[in-house]
Amino acid sequence: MDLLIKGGTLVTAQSTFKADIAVVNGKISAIGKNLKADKNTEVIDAKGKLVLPGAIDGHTHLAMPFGGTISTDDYYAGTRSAACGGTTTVFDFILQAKGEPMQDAIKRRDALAAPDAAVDYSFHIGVTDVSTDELLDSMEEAVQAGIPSFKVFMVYDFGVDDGSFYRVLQKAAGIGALVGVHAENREVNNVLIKQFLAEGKTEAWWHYVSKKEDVEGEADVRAINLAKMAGTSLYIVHLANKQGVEAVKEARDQGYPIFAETCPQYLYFTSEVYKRERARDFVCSPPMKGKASQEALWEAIKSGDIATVATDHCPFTRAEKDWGIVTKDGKPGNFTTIPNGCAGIETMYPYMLSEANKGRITFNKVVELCATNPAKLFGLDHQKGALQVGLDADIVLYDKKKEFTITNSAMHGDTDHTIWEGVSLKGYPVATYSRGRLVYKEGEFLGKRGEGKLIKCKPIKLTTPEL
Ligand code: DUC
Ligand code: ZN
Ligand code: ZN
Repeated sequence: MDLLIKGGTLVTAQSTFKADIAVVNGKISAIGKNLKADKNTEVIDAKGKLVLPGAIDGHTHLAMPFGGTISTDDYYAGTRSAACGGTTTVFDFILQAKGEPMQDAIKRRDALAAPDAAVDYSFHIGVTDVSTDELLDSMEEAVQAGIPSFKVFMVYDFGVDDGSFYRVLQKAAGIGALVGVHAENREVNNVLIKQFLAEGKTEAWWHYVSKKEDVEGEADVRAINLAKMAGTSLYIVHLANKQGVEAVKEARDQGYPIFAETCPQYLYFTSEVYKRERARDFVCSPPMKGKASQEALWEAIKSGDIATVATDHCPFTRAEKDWGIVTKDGKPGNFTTIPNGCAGIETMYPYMLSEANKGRITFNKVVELCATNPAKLFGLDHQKGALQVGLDADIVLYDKKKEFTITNSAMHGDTDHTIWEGVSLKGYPVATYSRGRLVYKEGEFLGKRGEGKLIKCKPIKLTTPEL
């Protein structure tokens, strides 16, 4: 036995109980009371600590080209930061280039990720071009290569139209793939942008108004209808509005396999942040919405209509965010010239666990949202997402008593600010193990560049709302 974590309180999606965990060759080899170490075993005293599965962040954009720049955290910085927040697997988005078969897109991005990743990773493919049958058919090769999940963008210039979206859904139905969607109404968004800029409304507040509640909600409803028509499952990423929550709930009540993800930024912040002095730092898509949407998201977490919490981690430096004032070419900027995205990879699990520690939801629910459900949804539950014999020893020790105030200087990514600056958490992770290797302990990153592995996922077949 290589490692024995003794005397902690284990938290799974279903239950909470005191037990020891033994690890051999990076896998959980036993769970039980009074497990005995042998002479080579490293024994960790976890008395008074919660023992949790490492989180799976189902939504990151590491080193992503966006808005004339590249997101600040590369695969090393992003996964280092993830480890220090208790996240042991990240699903990063590949953006398919025009004309690029899916398997080439995987190879292109894995060449960047493999030498750098400090924790395990996998991919979703952001589909931008299915203009030929060959490109559409190449989705099948991605599934065979262990990457069975795709995403379409209904917004942005690299997004797809409804016809292409529908074709991707049809194709996915037959090959064991899951389609995720970034749902916002591009046409309405573009009309509002034009009108606001013509009226001299350039501040970050107008980013929110141009993508306000119903701009997202309409697209959620349409995406669900397209999935129903294609007879397939759907995963709505970063759900942030009440109308969308209601549409997801209704479809699930009707028995459709519709799943939704939300992110901590929508659970903690509201559109009021776009009135702050540095409102531009909060520009992400979709934007944070009003209080009613936030309350609907928390209710949907409690009812089970939101399946996962992930980050949409996509940080940019303050200088890049300042392009909303003056662009990099020295021209006057506006809300459309601010690169979209915020950091969150290190604060997701700590924030969600802190909410549990404050009594808002159970710790079991956090494990379900941040580890067990993403593993089930993305075809990874044969290897990760739970404290279970035979699975990877991705384990987090959590101190319920530790008080922690988030500051960018305490984070381990490469960016120069966090929208979470000054937010106080109750409890914090104190150690993270990735396949049995200690990669984080009490504020310090102890992992290594390149030790993360590409995890191949199983084909995904979701036919009911239950996971
Ligand atoms: N939203 C963001 O805020 N950033 C990157 C991509 C996205 O959809
Ligand atoms: Zn998105
Ligand atoms: Zn995203």
